[in-house]
Amino acid sequence: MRTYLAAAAMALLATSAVQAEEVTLRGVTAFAGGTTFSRPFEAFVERVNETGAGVVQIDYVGGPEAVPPFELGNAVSEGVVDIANNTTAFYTNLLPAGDALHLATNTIQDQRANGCYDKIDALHQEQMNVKFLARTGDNIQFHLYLTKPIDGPDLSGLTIRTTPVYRAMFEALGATLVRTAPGDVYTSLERGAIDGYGWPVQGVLDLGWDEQTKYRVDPGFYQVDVNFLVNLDRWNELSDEAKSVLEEAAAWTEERNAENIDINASEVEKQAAAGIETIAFDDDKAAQWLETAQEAGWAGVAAIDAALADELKACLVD
Ligand code: 173
Repeated sequence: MRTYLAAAAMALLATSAVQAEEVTLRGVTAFAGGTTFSRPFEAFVERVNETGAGVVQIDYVGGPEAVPPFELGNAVSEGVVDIANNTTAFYTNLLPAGDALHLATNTIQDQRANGCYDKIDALHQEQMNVKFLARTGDNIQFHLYLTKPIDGPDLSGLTIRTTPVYRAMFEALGATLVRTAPGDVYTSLERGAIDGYGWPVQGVLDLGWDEQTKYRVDPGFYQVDVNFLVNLDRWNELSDEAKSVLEEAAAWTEERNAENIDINASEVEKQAAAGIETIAFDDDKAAQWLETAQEAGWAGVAAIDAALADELKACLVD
């Protein structure tokens, strides 16, 4: 008996010794390293590596050169990657109703307060085996960028690069759609294979696409979601202390979403300086543009799961 207890005590000690060891998570981003939609993740990694010394560290492996963007959802779901910076539009294969996230009109802070975050986290855990740790991209809208002018919300005759973010809306407005990863946009424009593309207000210059872009259509619509996802098995194995380090850095990151309002304004100025003209719809056309965005977007989510669409709309839209 005594031997057994001693052995059990030793085993417990060994377990706590293992738990006290510093854990390193492998991190990958869906966007090119150093560009707009990777920067919040890079700042988060830096913060975790400071505040988590001796507890948890992130080894930032890289971006699309390490894992193709549309494969990153699978990689974090299976644990090939421990933590991913990814947008729902790149993992609709695993979480089809994730399309609802970019239809949000409130902030992640609102969603944490009203219970929406818990629903979104549960969906991610159940359907793709990941913990939904943080959301970046609040306050950033999407736009249509073109190489040819248009005078209203009619996209018939135009071939537009899309992701699931814009698909329902642009399809409803008559466009011919081609889905590509961001890495293929520049060459598609250069070759004349597309007449335009959907992209947020930030990041066009970062990627050098201004060289191939003549117009941005206003108003913008929807709201960017770029999320930090942690493989759920990996998350569940972490010590409470490691989880706290990650959650504190996540909250810090989410607070910085407020900075996007000023960054948007400076990006619009930089686009103009780079020769991108604004096509600003008048009130009636703008209303039609935005109504189509909302209606087509929510109809797309309702077609996947009508009850879930209603539940998410109630906590994502003010
Ligand atoms: O256009 C895209 O590739 C896209 O869907 C997206 C989503 C979030 C941020 C940037 C781009």
